[in-house]
Amino acid sequence: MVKKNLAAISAVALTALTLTACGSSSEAGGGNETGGKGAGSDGKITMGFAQVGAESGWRTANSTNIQESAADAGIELKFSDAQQKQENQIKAIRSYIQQKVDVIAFSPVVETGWDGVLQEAKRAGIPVILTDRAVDSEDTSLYKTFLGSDFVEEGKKAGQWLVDNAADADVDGDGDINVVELQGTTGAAPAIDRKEGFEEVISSNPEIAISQSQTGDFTRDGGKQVMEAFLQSEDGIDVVFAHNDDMGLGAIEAIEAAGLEPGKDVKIITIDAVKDGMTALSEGKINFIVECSPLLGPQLMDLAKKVLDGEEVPARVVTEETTFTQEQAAEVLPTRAY
Ligand code: GZL
Ligand code: ZN
Repeated sequence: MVKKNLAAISAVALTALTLTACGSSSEAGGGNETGGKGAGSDGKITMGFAQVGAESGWRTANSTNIQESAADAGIELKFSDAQQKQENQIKAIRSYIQQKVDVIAFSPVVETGWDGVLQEAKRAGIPVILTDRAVDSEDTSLYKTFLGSDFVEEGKKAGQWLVDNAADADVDGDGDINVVELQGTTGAAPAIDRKEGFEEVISSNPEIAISQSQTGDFTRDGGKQVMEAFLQSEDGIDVVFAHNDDMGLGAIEAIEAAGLEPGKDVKIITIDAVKDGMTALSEGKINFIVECSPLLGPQLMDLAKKVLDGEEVPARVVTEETTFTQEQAAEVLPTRAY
């Protein structure tokens, strides 16, 4: 029950919601008076987390995992949902600075424009941990560590599957493997890096080319609308490369509405491996999924404790993840955590 409520709360994009770890209520904006160094006067760590939004199954699973991990770690969590707007994330971080939280963590919706607010946190003596997505700040003293996936690697894995399965992927047999790409949020690290990795690997096979590429903003609806436009603008689309499952699921709706069979008439490669994506994969509507784990919570809480204890932490912590074929999806679905 708690899980559903938490997900529902974060999904309605309440800002600066205070979630307490052990159920004792602390008024919003309360937090500890000492702020800054180490845990608050009550010995309890308060973390301010500025989440991107609730745009995809991945994000919802990530939010739930962070909230549960804070509770398990006895960390008081202040949580906000920026509805994918950078200015809302910056506002949330500023509010955490004013509330003198012990540590700030966030997933930057885009790579640029963070130096100002990160310098404010640094001046306030509040350590910052990046999770999931990166920032392009040159000054790496602005955050303690970056915990998240290697998105270039994810793009490479997606490209490698296509290179390895090129013959099958030329569905219309015209000798060209025509790819359309559904990009993630413009300017977001996963969108930039997945594209880079994918293009690097497919460049080894001149038959493979991306004919159209547009952002679907990591949402199902975005993927559906862009795929409809792709289908209207050209025939002979062999492959869809979607930067996340949700846009791939939207593309499936558009492909079926056009009277085509997803996974057969058009091959689909996505990234994330959330439950709905893995279900479509096991049903043969998606052909290959590269996993991107949203379960960053336990490592985040551990890193926060280490940082506040003044322990050295690695500048970069890369999450472990794998890939799934249709056969593998059917096997693991029953035991997937998200
Ligand atoms: C990747 C994460 C991306 C997911 C999308 O770590 O930032 O954002 O791939 C999510 O599903 O919206
Ligand atoms: Zn073709």
